[in-house]
Amino acid sequence: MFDTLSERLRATLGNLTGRGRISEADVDVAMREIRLALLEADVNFKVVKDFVARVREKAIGQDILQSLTAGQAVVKIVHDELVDLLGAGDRVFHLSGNPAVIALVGLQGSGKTTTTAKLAKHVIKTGRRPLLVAADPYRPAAADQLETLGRQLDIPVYRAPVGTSVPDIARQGVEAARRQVRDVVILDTAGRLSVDEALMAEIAAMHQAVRPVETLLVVDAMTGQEAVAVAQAFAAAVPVSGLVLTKIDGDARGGAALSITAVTGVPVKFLGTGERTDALEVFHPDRLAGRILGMGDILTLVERAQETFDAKQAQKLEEKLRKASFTLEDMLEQLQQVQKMGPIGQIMSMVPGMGSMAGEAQAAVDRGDLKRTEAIIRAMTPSERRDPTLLNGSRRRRIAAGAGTDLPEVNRLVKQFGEMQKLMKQLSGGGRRGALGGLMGGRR
Ligand SMILES: Nc1nc2c(ncn2[C@@H]2O[C@H](COP(=O)(O)OP(=O)(O)OP(=O)(O)O)[C@@H](O)[C@H]2O)c(=O)[nH]1
Ligand SMILES: [Mg+2]
Repeated sequence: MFDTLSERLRATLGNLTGRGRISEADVDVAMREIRLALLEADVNFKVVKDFVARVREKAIGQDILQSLTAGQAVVKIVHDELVDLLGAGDRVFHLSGNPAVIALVGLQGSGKTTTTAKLAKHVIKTGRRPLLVAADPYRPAAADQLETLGRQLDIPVYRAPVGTSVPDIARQGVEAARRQVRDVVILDTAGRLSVDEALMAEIAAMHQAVRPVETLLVVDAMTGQEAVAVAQAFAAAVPVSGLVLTKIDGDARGGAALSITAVTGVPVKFLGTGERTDALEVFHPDRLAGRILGMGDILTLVERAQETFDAKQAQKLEEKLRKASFTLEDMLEQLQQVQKMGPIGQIMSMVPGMGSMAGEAQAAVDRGDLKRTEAIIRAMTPSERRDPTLLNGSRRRRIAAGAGTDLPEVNRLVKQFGEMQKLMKQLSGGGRRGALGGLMGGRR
């Protein structure tokens, strides 16, 4: 998501920063570009209009055009305005109450049930004990889906007899939580194909019955413009306290995400970044703005890397790099680590200056390059992995067959690895250890 918008904004802002002193006319050209880019990303037109006006006013109003770093200053204004746009309202995820009741509402298929499970995992990390409640009296399959997720995560699920009204299910869920000493109740409500009065009346009654501390509207980021209208309708029926934007891993243009908060004042609290139950991110407007503008999102990257990488292992790796004793075996391990961290393109787009390479790297993954490299290394014997000079023609042919690929592919990998080793030797031999250590995130 945001790829196209991001590319266009980067190009426009790149033009500004590449120039030093800029004129008011330059700002106007840039603003026109930004306006088009936002509109094409499906951002609400009123939001776009206000946004561009604010940026322009600040850019030409503060004597910054006279300075030599005017370009950068304008980029910073765009960034800050984007943060403001995305970050309005109270973004704290409230969990007060015993049990704290959280209700998830939204259209059919927006991701409520999946998000219920993700949020449960999230609150467990904060030391709480959630109970999931299937508040969909119409489809037994919906409760089954939630039960399956609950079983996977080892979290209890409450379901009421078919035909129980939604407010009653919610009340019974809260009672069940008290009996089972669970201190958070997450209500997974039924979705509808479109906003209808019956649904709104039902969730309003549920809200009356159990007074959730958080009523989160789950919105599919792929919905586009009408997501704004949907959010407005829900917010009119119940006090929506936050948004969960799901499927931002998809190819939506991102306009809805950029518009809903600005139009409704409801803050985004979480992002759904995939189908798995760990694919939930706490929303940080500054990070998203940075990601969109290609300024990198080091914080998110560091957090994710910390979760995935084992510190000891990282240190061992750094040691090996320093001594230039990095083998194909280590490379295999690294490939697996990187794949565990999630989509490589997504990771690289968070690193400053690597944004434009992210697409290429992701394409390599999509083509199966990483998997192929992994298969080739796996087809080698341990001694071959440690000492690639053993790899004569017949061994290479055996490996190619074992990995289901061809000889040139194997040759390429061995050659690349050789070049990498040479480079490591140079780096470790010279006075640049610090740089290399820093690159690998190791402490010295
Ligand atoms: N890629 C991706 N898929 C998601 C995400 N969240 C949910 N999904 C998928 O979207 C589909 C619908 O998700 P559900 O959680 O069943 O949606 P729901 O709102 O509970 O649907 P109803 O109960 O039918 O209204 C499922 O296939 C999920 O795997 C996300 O963040 N990313
Ligand atoms: Mg559901």
